[in-house]
Amino acid sequence: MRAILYDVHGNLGALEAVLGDAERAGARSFLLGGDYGAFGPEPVACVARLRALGDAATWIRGNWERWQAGPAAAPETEVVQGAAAAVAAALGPDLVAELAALPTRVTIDGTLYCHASPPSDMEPIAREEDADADDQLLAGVTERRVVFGHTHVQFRRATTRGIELVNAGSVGLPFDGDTRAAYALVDDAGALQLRRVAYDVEATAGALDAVGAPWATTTAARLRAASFEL
Ligand SMILES: [Mn+2]
Repeated sequence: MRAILYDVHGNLGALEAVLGDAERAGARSFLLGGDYGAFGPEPVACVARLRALGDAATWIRGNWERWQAGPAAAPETEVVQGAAAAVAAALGPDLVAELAALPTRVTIDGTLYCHASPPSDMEPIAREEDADADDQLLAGVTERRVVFGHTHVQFRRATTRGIELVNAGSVGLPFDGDTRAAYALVDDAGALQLRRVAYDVEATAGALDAVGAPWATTTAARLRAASFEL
């Protein structure tokens, strides 16, 4: 059993809840889909907890591992730039560089894992079928299943080309109206299930409020609403 964790975003309470649920379900390996630290109150502890998984974990990077190493590429908003500066300072230059060097995609057991879509850590695969966009984003893909995250909205669907598309959702910052942590499990036969796990959302949101910076209070509000739009 493999657990698939995307978009942890520095939320240790959510991460511990998901790892507990996954280990009780029999997970022995872990696919880590990027966006590990930014926006959360505990980026260092989250990365350390994931590193403690050792050889059981396979890592790819998200847009945030790229942005925290090169914030000039990130949007010039107060929230994004504030979060980028905070997470880079917390992780330190060596860890920032190490995470930026992670691969952007990996194939395991016939499933392609990427952050937003196969060609991009930013351009998302839509929740609703869009044949033209799907064809463009899935060009050249030979795997029968593609797993991704990035939008923090958990879903699964099939395209007309017969490739199953799975958004594992966000462990630490869901935006689909459900505040519970989201992740996925896939068993050794390839059967995949989307899961949600309750945890103390208010503890994480309160820790963000205590940081006080605009990026942190905005993130706290998004966490409580389980929505990007406030
Ligand atoms: Mn993310």
